[in-house]
Amino acid sequence: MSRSTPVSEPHKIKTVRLLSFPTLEERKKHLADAGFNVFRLTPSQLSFDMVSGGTSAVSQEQLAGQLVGDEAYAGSRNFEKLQRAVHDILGHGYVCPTHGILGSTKLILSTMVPAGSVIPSNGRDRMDVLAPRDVTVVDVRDRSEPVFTGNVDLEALEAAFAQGSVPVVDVQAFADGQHPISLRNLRAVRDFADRHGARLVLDGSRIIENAWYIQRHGVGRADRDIRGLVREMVKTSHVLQMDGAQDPKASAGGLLSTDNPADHEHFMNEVVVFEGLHTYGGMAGRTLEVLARGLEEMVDEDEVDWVMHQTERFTQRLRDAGVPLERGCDGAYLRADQILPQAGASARDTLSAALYLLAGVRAVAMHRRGSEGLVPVQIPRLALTNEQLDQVADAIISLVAQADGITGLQVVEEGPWRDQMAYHWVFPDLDPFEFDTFPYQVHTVERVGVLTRGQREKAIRAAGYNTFLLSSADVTIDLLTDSGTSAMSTDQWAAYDAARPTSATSDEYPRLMKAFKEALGYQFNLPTHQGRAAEHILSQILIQPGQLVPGNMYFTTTKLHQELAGGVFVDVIVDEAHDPESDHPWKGNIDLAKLRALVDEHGAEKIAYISFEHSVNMAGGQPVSMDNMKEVYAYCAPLGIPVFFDATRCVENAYMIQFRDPRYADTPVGDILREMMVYGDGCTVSGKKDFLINIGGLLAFRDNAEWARQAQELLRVYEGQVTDGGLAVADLAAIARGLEEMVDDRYIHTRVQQTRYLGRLLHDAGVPIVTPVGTHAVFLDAKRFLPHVDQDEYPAQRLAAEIFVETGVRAMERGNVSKGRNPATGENYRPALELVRLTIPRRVYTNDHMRAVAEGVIRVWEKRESLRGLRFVYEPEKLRFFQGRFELL
Ligand code: P70
Repeated sequence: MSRSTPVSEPHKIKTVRLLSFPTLEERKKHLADAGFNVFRLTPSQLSFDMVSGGTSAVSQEQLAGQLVGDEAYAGSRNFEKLQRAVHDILGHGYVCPTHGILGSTKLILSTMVPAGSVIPSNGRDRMDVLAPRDVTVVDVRDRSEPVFTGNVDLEALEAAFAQGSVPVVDVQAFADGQHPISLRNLRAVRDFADRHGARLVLDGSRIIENAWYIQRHGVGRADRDIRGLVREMVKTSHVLQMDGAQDPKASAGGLLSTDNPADHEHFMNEVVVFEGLHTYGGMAGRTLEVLARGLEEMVDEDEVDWVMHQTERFTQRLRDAGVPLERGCDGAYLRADQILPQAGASARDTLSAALYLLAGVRAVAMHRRGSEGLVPVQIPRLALTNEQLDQVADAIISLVAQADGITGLQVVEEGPWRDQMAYHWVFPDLDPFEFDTFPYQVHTVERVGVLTRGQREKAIRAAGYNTFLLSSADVTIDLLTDSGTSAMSTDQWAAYDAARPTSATSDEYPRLMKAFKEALGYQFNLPTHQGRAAEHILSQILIQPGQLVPGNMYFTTTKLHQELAGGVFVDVIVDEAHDPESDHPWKGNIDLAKLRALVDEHGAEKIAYISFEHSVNMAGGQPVSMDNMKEVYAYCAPLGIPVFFDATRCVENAYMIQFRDPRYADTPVGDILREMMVYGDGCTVSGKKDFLINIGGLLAFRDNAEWARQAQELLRVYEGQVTDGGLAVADLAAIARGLEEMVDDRYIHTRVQQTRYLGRLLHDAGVPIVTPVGTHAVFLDAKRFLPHVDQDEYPAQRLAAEIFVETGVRAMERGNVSKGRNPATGENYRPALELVRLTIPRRVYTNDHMRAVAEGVIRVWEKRESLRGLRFVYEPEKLRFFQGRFELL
């Protein structure tokens, strides 16, 4: 079994939850309002919430399970599913659901533990809830064991049994989140319990972390899989109790399981008193379903490795910087007493308050006030990227460096539980920590396909060496396109779900019209089902047969619709755009001299309109400068030549203006975007890109009511109602929300910089790419990559196929195959740019994924000389790149 460190997440991001970034002033206010007790802060008041219970990202199957909850009072299908999962994964024959871990504990106490009993335990946290009841808890954790620090000291156990009547021995897997137990010790405790007529009750809320630890550190366990280890631990116990909000990644819920029918019968008799019925146990049906699916998924080896790798990496970064801490199975537990000795008894809460003040991060010690000075910084499972965790760690490191200037909180109100505490504080003068990372966390994930190299070779042959014809289930990292592949936010989903469908006018339509106007500034906005639909209508309205349509490089669908309307596309982009090695900053610009020459030669009336694309796709995602948009418009307007943007990637272009044009460095991207649109008469948009939606498009006119009227006529014929353009009402709602999210400065910065990051990794390794790196994709220069393959043997097509075989990464050809044949000569066009596009979907992949992609492409680069070209075996007439098939030469 391979036990290497995972290089990137074994999944992609399916949906995201947006994060908040309160300012220092806001943080001060929130903190004071919360009595300086960070427990009382709400997630919208902070950036990163470092607590692991109920905060996990879930799989799309778990999320879908929420809708499969049948919410029956008795005998629900979800319960039957839970029974099966418990049987299959945990190995116990009986399960009793509960509302949560406290419900499970309650049932154990009331069915197995008479008043006055002694309960030996390896967990301190357990005392919080056991101590107020009529039992004596004895700590039997073995303090001399260096590796399995959660092991039970059998002598101490013996002493506990001598102290009074012991009906159960309480053992936690990864006790207090810090102390793993070995299988051998667990077995010894079981034998001991059996000999003394006691039950071994295992709290398996963190059984996965414990099993992983055994796999890595247990003698002779490295070949055991997590699933087998989990089952063995469970079978060693008499009774298992579990918190559904931990390893099974549910939001709430819990369970008790056993093989003993008599114990189970007692649980069933009690559960109706305290929890609910034995078939739902105080959980909603949907929670049962999510819990059941979570149990099945939690033993996934790759996922466990990733989660544990994140924890180790995070902890190591802090350790390397000398931060006093102890190991946690889900993060780093900070030694507040050592970091803030001057704060005395309030060291823990002072550390929490200071970390929030410094960076908007919450790390909080919960439950009862105790003597140990630890503040857990727990990592929500699957929810954060390594980059985000690195920055959270850096915030902590920065705090520790400034610890001297922090005075302790002064108690104003107190109680035995931490949530009861309130304080007063003199704000320390801290140098605040600024995050520069993705402004969202993972909400749900989708497992990615992992094939062997041999399976991928078979798959690409079956797909005729065309990456469009691969099944996405076979793709590990899908960089085919950024079109319709974005991860929607939970806010978009909320709007989507709330939309009331109709085939007449919806509530969403006027809202969408308002959102379009605010985002782009245009008066007439027509929704279309996607970009090419808008291109079709615009071309039909504005082009008279024989007219010219100058543009900054063609796009396939745009040019096709211009030609179908009788127009002739003329490329007037700057020459640098055709040179993959030129480092011109605005390679998307229109060459005004070329445009002028064209107009001078043919006359303004021969020009249908200017087709002006932002962040020019076929040139490599190259931006247009604000000055160029101005100049072109200033030239065209007096001549009566309309200027139409293809604003598909307008936000990325706006960001590049903010990034590269010093005059706009402090202007919000949303404002830059509106200024850009002023220099045009309208636009077409494929909303599937920058608008952060999976389907949708736009045709807009600045103020020309006659064009808008004609377009609406065609819209009714070709698309749908003028109020939906053929889209579902729910999609209109998602677009409206996407229009707000797309101009978030933090978001668009991380989006474009992620693309540039991939480009840098490749460039630094000597791989030939189009420079400067564009906004949505990194383009490999296949002519320089495979100089020995003639362009009519389709080097870019071949390279894309090889990258898939080598890495499981899917890319797209953008060269000779895409450009097609000259109908007059039947010859391939052999365009100057022969490229492979690695396109980055929005909010879907992390920078670790980018590193994995770069490593794979570099491997192909190293063996480039062995690659031969391709020939067509099936060649469609129109847009042949979509369905064409090839064979190896
Ligand atoms: C891509 C996608 C679509 C697109 C575009 C620009 C600048 C219009 C459209 C069409 C999808 C695609 C389309 C054709 C060939 C390959 C890939 N580009 N303008 O991956 O919009 O797809 O919504 O009809 O980039 O680049 P739509």
